[in-house]
Amino acid sequence: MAYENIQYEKRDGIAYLTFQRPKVLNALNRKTVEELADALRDAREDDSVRVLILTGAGEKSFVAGADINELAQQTPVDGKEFSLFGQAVFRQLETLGKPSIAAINGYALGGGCELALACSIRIASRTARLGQPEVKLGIIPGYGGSQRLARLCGKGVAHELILTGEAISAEEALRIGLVNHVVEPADLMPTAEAIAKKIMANAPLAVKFAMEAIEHGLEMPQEEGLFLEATLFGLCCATEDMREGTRAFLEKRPAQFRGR
Ligand code: CO8
Repeated sequence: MAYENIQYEKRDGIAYLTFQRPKVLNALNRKTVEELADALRDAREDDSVRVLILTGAGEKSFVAGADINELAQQTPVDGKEFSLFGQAVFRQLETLGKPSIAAINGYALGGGCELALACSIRIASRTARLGQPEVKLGIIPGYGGSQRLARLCGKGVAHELILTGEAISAEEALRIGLVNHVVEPADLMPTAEAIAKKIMANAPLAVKFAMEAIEHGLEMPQEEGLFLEATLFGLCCATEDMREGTRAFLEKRPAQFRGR
């Protein structure tokens, strides 16, 4: 698939997914979400891809939300269908089995904030602004924001951000746990890449199973989550990488993981 609205590149184990619709501050129209879905399918299937980094083209915006030109035309049936479609694609990102890092280079509003919420890790440039302004348009978050923001930052924070619709600074996002790090704009990509490299040095299957334990465990009572953790731990013990990782430690050498 040739992409119009995203740039998708793979380098040294990292897939870079850049939203590129400069005229609308990288807002997500249907085509962009379809392109995202296609790139995610490729990233899932390509064993050479270990980590994804998502960002926005230009200096001003990560993603300024769903495209309001399209939203304005939607019937109730379209709105529900497009919301379900976007939710499914963001869920595809969240459950890819490979970590994703949102490098938030500017506005992450509405669907843009929701996109960042579906990533495993969020890093913001000091100039970024984040928020869920949907109520200002007479709608509510439709790409998972009402669910993921409350799970990540708590119910009180979700209520305040979603009900006021006000955007917050990167520093405030850091304070409430919405982003993991705030860095200078020039350090955004190097920081994302440094985290990606630390992850890529580790055993791919262990990374995948750890993500599954966190993702599915959060939706379970702790007792069940602990059982899931023990089962996935047991599965790690069946991997070549577990033998290599433990042997390398004992032999005082770096491990050579093969994802098996
Ligand atoms: N959609 C369409 N066009 C946009 C969007 C958007 N989300 N954001 C910005 N643009 C356009 C502007 O209309 C403007 O176009 P033009 O040059 O033709 O006038 C251009 O981008 C540049 O924007 P501004 O001139 O407004 O730039 P400013 O620096 O003055 O302001 C802001 C930047 C604050 C980001 C401002 O553009 C803004 O508030 N944008 C809208 C943000 C927003 O409300 N986002 C949420 C949208 S709703 C949503 O995301 C719901 C998700 C779930 C959907 C579920 C089912 C469909």
